[in-house]
Amino acid sequence: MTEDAKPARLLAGELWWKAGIVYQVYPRSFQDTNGDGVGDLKGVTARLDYLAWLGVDAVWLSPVYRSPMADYGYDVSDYCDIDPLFGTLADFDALVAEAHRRRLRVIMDFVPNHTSQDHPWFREARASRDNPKRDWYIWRDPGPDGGPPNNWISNFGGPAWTLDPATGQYYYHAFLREQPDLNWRNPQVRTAMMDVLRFWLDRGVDGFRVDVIWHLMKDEGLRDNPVNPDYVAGEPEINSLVQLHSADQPEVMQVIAEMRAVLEEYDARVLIGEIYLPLERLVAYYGVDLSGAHLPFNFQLIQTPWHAPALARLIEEYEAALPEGGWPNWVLGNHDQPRIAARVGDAQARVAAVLLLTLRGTPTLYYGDEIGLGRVPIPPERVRDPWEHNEPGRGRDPERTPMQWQPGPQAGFSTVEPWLPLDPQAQTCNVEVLRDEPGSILTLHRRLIALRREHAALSVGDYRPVSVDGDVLVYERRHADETIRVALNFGHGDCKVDADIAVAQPEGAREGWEVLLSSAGGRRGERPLDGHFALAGDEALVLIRRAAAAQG
Ligand code: TEU
Ligand code: CA
Repeated sequence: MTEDAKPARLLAGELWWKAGIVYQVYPRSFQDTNGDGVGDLKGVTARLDYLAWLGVDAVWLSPVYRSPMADYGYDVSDYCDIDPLFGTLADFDALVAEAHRRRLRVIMDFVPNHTSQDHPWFREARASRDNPKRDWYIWRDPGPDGGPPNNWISNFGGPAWTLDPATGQYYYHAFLREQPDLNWRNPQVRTAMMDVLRFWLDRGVDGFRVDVIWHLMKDEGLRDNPVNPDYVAGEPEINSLVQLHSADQPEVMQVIAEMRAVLEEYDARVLIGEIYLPLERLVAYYGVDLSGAHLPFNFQLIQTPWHAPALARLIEEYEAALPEGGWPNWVLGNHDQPRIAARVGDAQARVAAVLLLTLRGTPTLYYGDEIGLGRVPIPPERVRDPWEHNEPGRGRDPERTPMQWQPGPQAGFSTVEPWLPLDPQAQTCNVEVLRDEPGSILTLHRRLIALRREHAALSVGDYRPVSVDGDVLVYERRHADETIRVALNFGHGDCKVDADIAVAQPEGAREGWEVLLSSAGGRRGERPLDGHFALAGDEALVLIRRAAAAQG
């Protein structure tokens, strides 16, 4: 793959994260290099040529800090070290250096809401009520009945409070009991965590994706959350209460502005926030005068029904909700969500790729989606995610399985049985097989990425809705005198797209649309027939407006 590797652009200033594409790596599942069945940092480094070949601009690594792995790394016991499972700090430095050599940026996951219960801070905090670190976490006396101090529920089901019998108080944990929440109202916590950011920024990381950033501040009085009248049985238990007081408090904006200020001490670093909130609250995380997250992660594509009208409305509402100067972003999948191919099917996954990579805003691509990984079946004895044990059916293992690189044993991921099973179709669904197939979903991704790089209209251009007609959504992207039109068929039936040019044309000038890319492969250079383009079921077209003279 090396001979083919094209270095990604190294864009000046903030343009790298605006025009660029982020690729999420779940390090446990990318590449194992030491035969323990778990991916590691050397493995990520070994696969950087692939990422450069694919054409992405930045790699976001899910947590690689020291951790007892109760929540697979989202329970950190040392923010300034690498877990031995993943390697060493030297391996990390090598990864950053090798990435930068290929003009790839490295974004770290930052997990500030909670630590592991094994973090020395928590060990100290729980040692006694008057320990200086006690207030670094959220401790309360039992309620009047001896039970938890309030009605808050853990995101993984069950109570969000655990009693520490030795000191007779409960501590709060929004996730597992092994993940006690830090008290961000304590200035010492803030200082310590800001220093963690500097530790990694000094090592050259290009930014952070901040875990559950909207959770950092909780209601000062820890009031009960109201019951959710719309709760439907079968949903995760957390949804039975409205998270009115346990998250999304106004004071969190100050914390985020502080993080942002730390990044501003450095050059062109990016702050991404993980936020699961409705649109109108999500956009608040850009902060007053854009002092917040550069990119509050937009998960709306994951949460919106896969139909043209719903998606059209979503795009319109999101564009309208953005604050002046706020840069949009789009996410189709991550390590917490069913894979896009599992959700919409293999055929629509290709349309989804066109959507993700032609919308206005920074796209985040989840590893494996580019080869069309779907829902990998996990036999009961191989379940790893603790959420599956608490609330069966909610587990996130099916979207965390190993990357598939080549035919043969363990699909090139490892030399031993991996920590999670491989897709049964790994022999055909892998990078080596798909990269040379002109019609493969991998080829489609690579072409789309190249197209986005080639055409400023796609990477930084304006967005304009054109039409929603039945299953077909059409929009336009424009930059300078370049106009690109995208037509996506979210249905399975054949149809036609109108190829009229609805723009004023100078006298005598003739212009027309021409196909740049079809999600089905081929068709490049095709012109409309009788004023229309045929659009097959599950097909998406990217068209460019060309002057008649240039049409040959
Ligand atoms: O996820 C936060 C989170 O809220 C998710 O659990 C979300 O609620 C769920 O996927 C349903 O939409 C982050 C991490 O991404 C996740 O892996 C961690 O388990 C969690 O925080 C705790 O750190
Ligand atoms: Ca390993």
